Amino acid sequence: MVDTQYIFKILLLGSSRTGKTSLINKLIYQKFSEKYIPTTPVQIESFPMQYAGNSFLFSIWELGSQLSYKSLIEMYLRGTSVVIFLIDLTNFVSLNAVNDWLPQVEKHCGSPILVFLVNKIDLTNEADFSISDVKSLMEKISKTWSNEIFLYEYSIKNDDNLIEIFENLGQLLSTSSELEEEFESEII
Ligand SMILES: Nc1nc2c(ncn2[C@@H]2O[C@H](COP(=O)(O)OP(=O)(O)O)[C@@H](O)[C@H]2O)c(=O)[nH]1
Ligand SMILES: [Mg+2]
Repeated sequence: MVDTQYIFKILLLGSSRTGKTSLINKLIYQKFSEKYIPTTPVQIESFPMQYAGNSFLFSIWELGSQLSYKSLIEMYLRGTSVVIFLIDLTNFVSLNAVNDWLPQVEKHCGSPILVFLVNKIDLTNEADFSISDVKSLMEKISKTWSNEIFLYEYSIKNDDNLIEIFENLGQLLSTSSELEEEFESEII
């Protein structure tokens, strides 16, 4: 029997220096660098994954924060199944940035799965907000959001288990797309 191959687009959003490029480098190349190199205007990487008898191909898109052509934003956001918001524990502005992005996400992606990824927990002593601030924001958003919202706390620098986020997403996305197929065939 041939495995089902699932293909999903995942968008990384967040203020600059929150760790979007670092996430890609750690997940795909098992590398971490202290050096900051701005992403312009966009970085797209493929991440293949085998999980629970299925194969997945995640297309991971990082938008540079200097994205100057607003008209391109629509193209970059379209077709997204999951938005991962990168939030830097040492920078409160990066938590607020979620509110700036949400209307655009809603407009161009509908209601994708949202992941709040609070990064740099190795720098807890320099924290600029608490996890309960993140939870309050998530609760507020969840009142009107018609899809799942998850919270993860990580140090991309020190943690080597980022894959678990993608395994959980794969599980959820494959189940929900099977349900959709069943539903569609019932309508037909
Ligand atoms: N201490 C610490 N620094 C991190 C972590 N993740 C990323 N960084 C640093 O944060 C800076 C910005 O990272 P980058 O991934 O380029 O941010 P981007 O602009 O969101 O793509 C770089 O200097 C990284 O080394 C982390 O978990 N802990
Ligand atoms: Mg970057």
